[in-house]
Amino acid sequence: MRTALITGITGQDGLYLTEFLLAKGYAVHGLVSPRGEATGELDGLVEESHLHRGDLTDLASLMRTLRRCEPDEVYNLGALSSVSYSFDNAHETSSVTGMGALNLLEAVRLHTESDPGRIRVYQASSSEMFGKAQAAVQDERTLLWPRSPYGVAKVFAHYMTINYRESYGMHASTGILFNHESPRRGPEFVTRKISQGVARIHAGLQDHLTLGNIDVERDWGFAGDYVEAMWLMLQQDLPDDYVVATGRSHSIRDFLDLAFGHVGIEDWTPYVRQDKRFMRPAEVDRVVGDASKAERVLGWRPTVDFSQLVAMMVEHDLSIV
Ligand code: NDP
Ligand code: GDR
Repeated sequence: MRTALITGITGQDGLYLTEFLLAKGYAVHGLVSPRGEATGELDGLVEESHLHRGDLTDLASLMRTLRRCEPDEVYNLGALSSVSYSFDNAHETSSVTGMGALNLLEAVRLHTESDPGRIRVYQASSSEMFGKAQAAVQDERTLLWPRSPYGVAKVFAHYMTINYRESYGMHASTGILFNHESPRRGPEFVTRKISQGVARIHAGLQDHLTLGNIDVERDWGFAGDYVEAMWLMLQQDLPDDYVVATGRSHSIRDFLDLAFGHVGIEDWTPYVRQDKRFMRPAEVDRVVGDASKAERVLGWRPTVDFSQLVAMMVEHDLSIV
């Protein structure tokens, strides 16, 4: 039986990856941050003794966790992952999202010194690294131009992962994942904010939704599809970097069209307000990924398209409102 350690196990991707790896027969361990709680759907899924208190900013806690679970694979999903939060908390975000990844790489290096490559590492890189995109469609070779403290921290973690691979022979891969969403997405992200808002408006619990810039475009996929790509990367003989995306971008206006359309509202303009509070000091206007390498090498393809994703999220929020 193989053993996996997931940092960020309490997050959206952590839960999907846990389910995916358990179905493959893995023993799944998770790092739970001091303020984190393994409640909700994670409760009962993972043995309590497999949940380890620790913090990406605390190297000793990472070393201790590696000793306790002796993983074959480590998935570094832990991060302060909100772009908007990072503008007001640049130092904290750099410490967790950037330095935290370095701490984990260092912990794995020290733990496997006599046999580098014994533990395979996945680093959660992000399309936010492309920022002011330098190509119409972004792939693994596109120049990085991050536009937020979060994006800068992810660039640091990304290159540090590549550097540890090249310097120490570690089996460390990065997945440059474009936005992926689900009914488990945190409500601070725009897609879930909209799906929850639409459900509440439909139920008569609120009369409008306040957003920031709704002209931006993102390449949105389904989180359940994307965790499979993470796993596939660690099954390859050689570590590498892969873009994971659907190859299609849509604006927030498109998302609003489908989400409100799902509850029979054709004209959503009376229900949506805009406020500077939700606008960012620097914005990522449009990203769209070319995942042809992931398809060619890993055999990975998304199974859920944009309209199915929106419907899935709105349906879920209608069912719990
Ligand atoms: P979430 O924000 O849902 O989850 C982040 C996880 O990180 C939570 O479990 C959180 O735990 C944990 N965490 C936060 N701070 C620390 C810390 N100091 N030490 C240990 N763990 C910590 O993110 P997602 O699941 O959506 O994303 C997973 C990863 O993929 C993240 O690194 C994100 O930046 C990256 N990514 C996500 C994309 C997306 O579209 N979802 C796209 C590209 C990359 P707690 O809150 O309990 O502290
Ligand atoms: P993003 O996701 O920044 O792409 O980061 P988010 O959903 O926060 O924003 C997407 C776009 O929507 C615009 N927007 C709003 N955003 C939020 N959160 N709230 C609003 O009210 C709102 N109105 C408009 C934003 O300006 C932005 O352009 C996500 C995170 O999961 C990262 O961790 C991950 O790395 C990237 O996706 C890829």
